[in-house]
Amino acid sequence: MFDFLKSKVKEFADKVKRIVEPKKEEKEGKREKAKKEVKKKAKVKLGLKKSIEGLIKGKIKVEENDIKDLLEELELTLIQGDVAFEVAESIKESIKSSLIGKEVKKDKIEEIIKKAVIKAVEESMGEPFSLIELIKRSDKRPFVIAIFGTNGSGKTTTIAKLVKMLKDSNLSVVVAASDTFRAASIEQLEEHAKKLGFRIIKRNYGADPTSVAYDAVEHAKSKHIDVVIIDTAGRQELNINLMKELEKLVRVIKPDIKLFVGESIAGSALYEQVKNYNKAVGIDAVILTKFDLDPKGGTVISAYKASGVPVIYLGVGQKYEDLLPFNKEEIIKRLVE
Ligand SMILES: Nc1nc2c(ncn2[C@@H]2O[C@H](COP(=O)(O)OP(=O)(O)OP(=O)(O)O)[C@@H](O)[C@H]2O)c(=O)[nH]1
Ligand SMILES: [Mg+2]
Repeated sequence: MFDFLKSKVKEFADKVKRIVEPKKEEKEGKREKAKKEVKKKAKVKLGLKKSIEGLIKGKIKVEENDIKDLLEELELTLIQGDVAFEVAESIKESIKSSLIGKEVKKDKIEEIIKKAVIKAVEESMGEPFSLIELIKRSDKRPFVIAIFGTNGSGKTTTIAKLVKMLKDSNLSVVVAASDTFRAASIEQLEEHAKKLGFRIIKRNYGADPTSVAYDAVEHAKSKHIDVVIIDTAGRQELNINLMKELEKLVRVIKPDIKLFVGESIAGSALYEQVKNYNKAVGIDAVILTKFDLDPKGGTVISAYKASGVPVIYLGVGQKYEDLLPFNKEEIIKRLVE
């Protein structure tokens, strides 16, 4: 995770250091000159020597032209690392404003660049929220969660992980098997239900997903169950007929929260998916799965800025406990460690 981004930022810092090196030597020449000047004047102004030396000692002034090409190159590499264009731009601007025109010590360059990257990344990630807190604060019962996403993105697995999280927080859950489309989807859910001990509400394959969700909500009402999670079939957001099915589900069931489950490895395709789903059914938050399989990491830092929807959890493996709250500090730590 983040190996790609980390190595590219480091490479950039090294290149900047190399580029400004000759300037430092040039400055050293100037420094010698300045020293002589100072010596000459020392008799008159003793204090001046120190201040001039302090001012020029080992410091260089970075000009825009020095690093213009390198910044362009960095931007392209970031985009290759799945960083969204908007985020790559902010990183570039942040580096520019912390380096250009400033007197910096050469050995501080890498640190300055890292800080600038962090600042831009922090601003790009938005404010995550805790689903558990949200449910606990809400007096809506059952609290209905709808899960949407493209084929195989990890929806059903993430639902099982969410059930575990909810149960660990003393919230009771029932799951609607509203993926009545994909072969074996109901059995897959039943497997998880057996292992984790939760109830699923199902109908036959081919049944209307909305009616299954409706049954689950009615069941939860009668049994005083806190939360209903609706599993849906994966679909491409450009498939109009299938999207209409989701629009119906949202219109009839009125979920309290709509979550998009997408793959961390999808890069720029993910931003488009979230935007399109958001337009069609409204998305409140994103869960990014398969972060453990993502060597680049650009999607995780860009998803909010590029799609406008906050990321609240990260899937980091196939086990039930492999769902982590989206923690900005933790992500930054991994990005710079
Ligand atoms: N490594 C890893 N694998 C994951 C993660 N989340 C899900 N998977 C795997 O991704 C595959 C697809 O997961 P599903 O939960 O079936 O995905 P889905 O979105 O429900 O798929 P459809 O219902 O067919 O659209 C499974 O093999 C999961 O074990 C994750 O965070 N990390
Ligand atoms: Mg599924």
